[in-house]
Amino acid sequence: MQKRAVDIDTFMEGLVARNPGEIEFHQAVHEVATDVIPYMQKHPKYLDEQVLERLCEPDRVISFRVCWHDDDHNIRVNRGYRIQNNNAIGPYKGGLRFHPSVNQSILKFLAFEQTFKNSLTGLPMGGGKGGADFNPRGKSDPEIMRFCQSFMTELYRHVGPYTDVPAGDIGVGAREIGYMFGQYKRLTNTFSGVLTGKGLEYGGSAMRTEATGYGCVYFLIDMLEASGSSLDGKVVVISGSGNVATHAAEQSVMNGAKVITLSDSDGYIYDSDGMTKEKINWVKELKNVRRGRIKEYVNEFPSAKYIDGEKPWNVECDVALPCATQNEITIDDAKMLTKNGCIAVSEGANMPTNNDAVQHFINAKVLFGPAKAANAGGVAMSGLEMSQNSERRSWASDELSVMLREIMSGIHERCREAGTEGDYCNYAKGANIAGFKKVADAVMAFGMV
Ligand code: NDP
Ligand code: 2IT
Repeated sequence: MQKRAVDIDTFMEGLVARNPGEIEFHQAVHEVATDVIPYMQKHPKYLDEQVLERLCEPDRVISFRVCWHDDDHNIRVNRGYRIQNNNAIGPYKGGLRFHPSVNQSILKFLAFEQTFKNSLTGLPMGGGKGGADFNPRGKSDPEIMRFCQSFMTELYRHVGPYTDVPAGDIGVGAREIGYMFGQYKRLTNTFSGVLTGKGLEYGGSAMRTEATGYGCVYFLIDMLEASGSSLDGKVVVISGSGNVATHAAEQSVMNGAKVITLSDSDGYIYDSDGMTKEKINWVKELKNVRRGRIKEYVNEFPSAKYIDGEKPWNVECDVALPCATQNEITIDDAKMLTKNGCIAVSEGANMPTNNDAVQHFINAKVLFGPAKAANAGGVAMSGLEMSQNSERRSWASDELSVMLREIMSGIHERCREAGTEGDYCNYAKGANIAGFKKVADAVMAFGMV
């Protein structure tokens, strides 16, 4: 049964009992509640109105069967989801993830986080997330298309440009968005901004592809500058080699940093010479066109090394950018990073650092950019894609770049305002409180709903 947010332990006891086994969801709520409960105690109107209790119960959890034919004519069955967490400040908004690990717990954590992230951008977007336990790895193009069409054949009735606007996430990029948009258009006979991350030919926004990774580095630059430092000359370790990782690498290099690692779920590459724009473009082509693995990097660039089965966190660096998936930095990884001199972490992925590791970074006064702030550039650009679709026009990429930069600085400012404690800014706390306040005030305006 639900328990009042009088203190963190009582509240979490109720949440765990009510959502059994959903460990990622428990983790994400715990991380937010640790900062928000003391804040509510200072502002008891939120406690009286049970706002946190209400935000922890999604508006709607939709789960459905997705059947599709593989190339050998076998019928395959997957499970699809859309979690509509909260639409107090705008239509539900958040990505779709296709990965075999997808389950209700992971999508509930992502939809919960998305609610605060979207609030922090300053744009009118609520929080949602969806996806399926479908594994795109090794699937042919026609298999991907049939899966996406079948997925949208159920999802279409739950989404819409003023209701819920999905986008990409792990395993969902331009190709998948194209197939899903085509199916939505066919089923509804409407051409609308129902998805973001669309191709530029059919209503997509310039800069959307780059926005998450670039935004993550802008947030990093703002943290470094606020502490009197800069990114120029810093050694950067990055995990992942997908959309977020490659664009974080690109923006780091553009700011004079030396990027020495990328990874995938099989292992990581270590390039002691540092990556160049050309090398990063080669990785983008490897992942997006040839659908290859990061270990192939060392065939093309033989001075680099491939380390099988490991994560890059034991490599000496100044900055770490986790850009692959949740819980990829454990307490041991965090200790290794600080021992090796890491001074800043900016989260490109969602919840890549587990709660103990976050506490370690904060105690060690590492500049720590939490996901809901540092990776909000992607959804912010999605918000701008929605604006362009509503206006039936598109803005130029240089205009959008300026807007992205300003949005990231605004998020950084909001976090600093709510998170500064003496000479250290606890950005995680700042992001939780600033993100919570706007949604909470809107929820209260509606009365008891
Ligand atoms: P992609 O599918 O483009 O790339 C994902 C990368 O992460 C791949 O290199 C993948 O390797 C690796 N990865 C995925 N799962 C695991 C795992 N369980 N263990 C180790 N590595 C893994 O996804 P994105 O780059 O879009 O997303 C990366 C992260 O960024 C996610 O946490 C996502 O939620 C977050 N994010 C994405 C946004 C966006 O706009 N795309 C916006 C904000 C956050 P492999 O090929 O081996 O699976
Ligand atoms: O986690 C995220 O913010 C995303 N996957 C992007 C969501 C979006 O709607 O652009």
